Amino acid sequence: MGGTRGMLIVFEGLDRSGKSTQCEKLVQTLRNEGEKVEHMQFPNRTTPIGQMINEYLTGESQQEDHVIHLLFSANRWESAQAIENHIRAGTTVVIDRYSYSGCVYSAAKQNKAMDLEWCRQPEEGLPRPDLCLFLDLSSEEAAKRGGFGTERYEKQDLQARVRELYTEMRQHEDEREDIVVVNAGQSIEEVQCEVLKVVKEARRQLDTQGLELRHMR
Ligand code: ADP
Ligand code: 2DT
Ligand code: MG
Repeated sequence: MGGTRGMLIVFEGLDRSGKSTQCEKLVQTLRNEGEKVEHMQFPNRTTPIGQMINEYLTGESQQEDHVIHLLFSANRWESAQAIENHIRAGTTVVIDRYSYSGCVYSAAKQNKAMDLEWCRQPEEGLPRPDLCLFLDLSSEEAAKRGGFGTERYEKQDLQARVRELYTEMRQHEDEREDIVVVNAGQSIEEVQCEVLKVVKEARRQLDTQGLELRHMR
């Protein structure tokens, strides 16, 4: 894959939809093809803000809903410049969860005016993915891949609302353009093959249209 700048590729989906598996495989495949690739994930639990998020997710600490929402967003903002620098330097950045998780998990709490629109505001201005691969799997199918863990959001009713909100989010003008739905119920190899096809097509479009990196709006 040629081109002057790297791509920003994001994986989204419910817990256990296969994001981490497919991220890893895509990064390996692109690297084997000689491409420079940076692999990231959000939350990035290694920073001071990320450590606060980790304590919240594991139940060691409590946070007010708006506060934790803004911390998740701040956790992306602290990497925003690094992401842009990689992309400008020709490195493709593959990320496990991004702003879409940020919006749907917070909105799923149904805390008064904290709807998708409210949740999306702090994301405006972040690097906009060239492609978001949404690994689509029902919460029932996801549950068959192993019992729920102990982290805060790993509950059936919340997961079901999260899936509905992902669908609602795809109605937004930019998200409709950026998100490609992949059937995550296929074998790991089949999903991998479909993902690669979609990535190659997005790369081809980017090369022909010569698009600059855009920002969330
Ligand atoms: P996520 O990062 O979305 O939570 P993982 O990639 O960690 O999901 O996968 C969750 C579990 O499901 C792992 O045990 C993984 O090996 C398994 N898995 C991943 N993809 C598939 C697939 N296509 N079919 C069956 N099992 C899968
Ligand atoms: P994993 O580390 O297993 O992916 O779980 N989340 C994530 C949010 O609520 N807001 C966000 O902005 C992001 C990136 C989804 C992380 C958990 O944190 C949730 C599941
Ligand atoms: Mg994962």
